[in-house]
Amino acid sequence: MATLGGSLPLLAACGGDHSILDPAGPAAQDVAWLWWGMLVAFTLIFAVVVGLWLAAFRPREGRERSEAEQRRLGLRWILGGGILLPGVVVLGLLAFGVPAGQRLLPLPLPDGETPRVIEVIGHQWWWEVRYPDEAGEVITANHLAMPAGEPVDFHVTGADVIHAFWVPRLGGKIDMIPGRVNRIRLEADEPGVFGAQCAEFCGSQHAHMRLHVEAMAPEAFEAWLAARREPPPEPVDDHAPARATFAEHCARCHRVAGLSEGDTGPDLSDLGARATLGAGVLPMEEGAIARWLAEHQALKPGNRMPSHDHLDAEALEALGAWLETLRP
Ligand code: HEC
Ligand SMILES: [Cu+2]
Repeated sequence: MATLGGSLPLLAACGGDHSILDPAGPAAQDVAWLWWGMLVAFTLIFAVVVGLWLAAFRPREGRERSEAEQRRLGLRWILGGGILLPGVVVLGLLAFGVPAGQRLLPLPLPDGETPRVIEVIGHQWWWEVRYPDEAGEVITANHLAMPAGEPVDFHVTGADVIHAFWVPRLGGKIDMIPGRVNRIRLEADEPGVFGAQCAEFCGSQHAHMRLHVEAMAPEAFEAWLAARREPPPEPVDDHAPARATFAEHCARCHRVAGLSEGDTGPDLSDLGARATLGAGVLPMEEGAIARWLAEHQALKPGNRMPSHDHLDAEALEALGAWLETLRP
């Protein structure tokens, strides 16, 4: 009971968008049940073991046990406490854990349908998200949209080192290994916004590798995709100088639909519509992009985008103002 009592105040801090105790999908619900079941069962077992241990210290009254009796008693404890009890516990965990784990596997659905596939690629230190589709692939970064109320298969890999994909409120995590595609099936019950975080230490900015996950009603999701498949609007003359700076200094690393094809940094085609910058380092708001361009090496030291101190403040602000207009 001491552990249970001791952990309750800690659990009070377990809300929020990274909490496995606040499940938002069927797989996460299983994980939460498993967690609570283990907490209760193991607290009870712990209390019983401590009770027996204390009882063993009590001076024994009455007759002494013969050696044969002692051996029999000892054997009974070993078989019961050392084999039977752990056996029952492990079988119980398997009985629950195997079906729960099965749910995360990309197995055929009962109705023969195949869930939508979303590809997520971990980079140092940002997320690339791709939506393969017959109607045309959509690419974005650090922002994952998904339909709610239906399973989605995530195909994940790493571009450089091992990362891990984890949306705690939707379910288990999975490694993103360069040269290998791992698959996990997750589902969000309702539309909502969920935090996600790289869950495998991947270098100095590992902690600054957050992913904004947004589950939408299926129609809203289709509209979200369709908007990003549209050809980009005609460029506005006001931003011509910024586009020229971009072509010279940024295009080799960044893609902007209709303008550049760089692929070593995040795709910026829908940048103005994203929730954050730099994988969660700054909230997206007016002026945030210019701030990122000027200070990103201070905000996220060592990140793989070179600083552009050779560009003057005016040029960076113009770039920021133009990039803010990039929305589907
Ligand atoms: C050598 C490649 C490279 C060049 C050149 C480069 N970037 Fe980047 N950029 C990156 C990488 C890599 C990141 C991801 C950094 C991170 O979050 O860890 C990034 C991130 C960004 C972001 C944040 C994107 C997001 O999804 O939050 C913006 C905006 C951006 N760059 C704009 C620019 C602009 C404008 C220029 C030109 C002045 C530029 N970059 C030049 C590689 C580059
Ligand atoms: Cu990572």
